[in-house]
Amino acid sequence: MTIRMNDARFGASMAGLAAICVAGLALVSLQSADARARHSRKAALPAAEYVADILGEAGARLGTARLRQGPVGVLIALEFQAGALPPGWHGVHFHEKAECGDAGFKLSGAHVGHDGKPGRHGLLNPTGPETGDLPNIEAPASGAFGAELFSTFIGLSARSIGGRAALQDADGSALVVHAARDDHVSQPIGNAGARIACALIRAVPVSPAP
Ligand SMILES: [Cu+2]
Repeated sequence: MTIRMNDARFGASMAGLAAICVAGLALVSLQSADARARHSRKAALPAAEYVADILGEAGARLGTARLRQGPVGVLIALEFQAGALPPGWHGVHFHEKAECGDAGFKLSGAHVGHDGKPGRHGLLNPTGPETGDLPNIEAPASGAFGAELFSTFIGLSARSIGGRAALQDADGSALVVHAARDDHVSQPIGNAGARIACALIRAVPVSPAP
């Protein structure tokens, strides 16, 4: 796992870097046993990459989201400009529609994997998680910053392969950053608060089954 940062601000942001790193490692650890157990019976997804602007209020560009499909999951590299997010922890989720055009980003819908069934949000929820759930990120007090997250629950594809939720299905999806930290247990969104940033993940045509 790597985290890229603006070197000039590296020292000031070390605390945030360490915390983001721990959060990312926690997810990898959480999912690794499960991924190993299912790897043999899950179809591998073809390599794919998707890059999108992360947008704030009124469409202001805050940074870049780069998603890369690996054999068992998607690596999500986020880079934010200085001042893009308020300092502190922020929940991050995949929401069910490629819609970032409205104030508050409500049109992006519920989390990927909500599927109209309440009570399943949260990486630490005994009856969860939803497939759109991700670890938190932490914005430093100043300077540009980045984080890498990883999820085996989703796929960068137009249709579900190996049981993974398809981020690029007919209505696409959106990566949404929230105002507050996701506690990974509370319903329906882990007390993560308002939606403050959004990146479109557009639909792609369905390819033939392998
Ligand atoms: Cu969310």
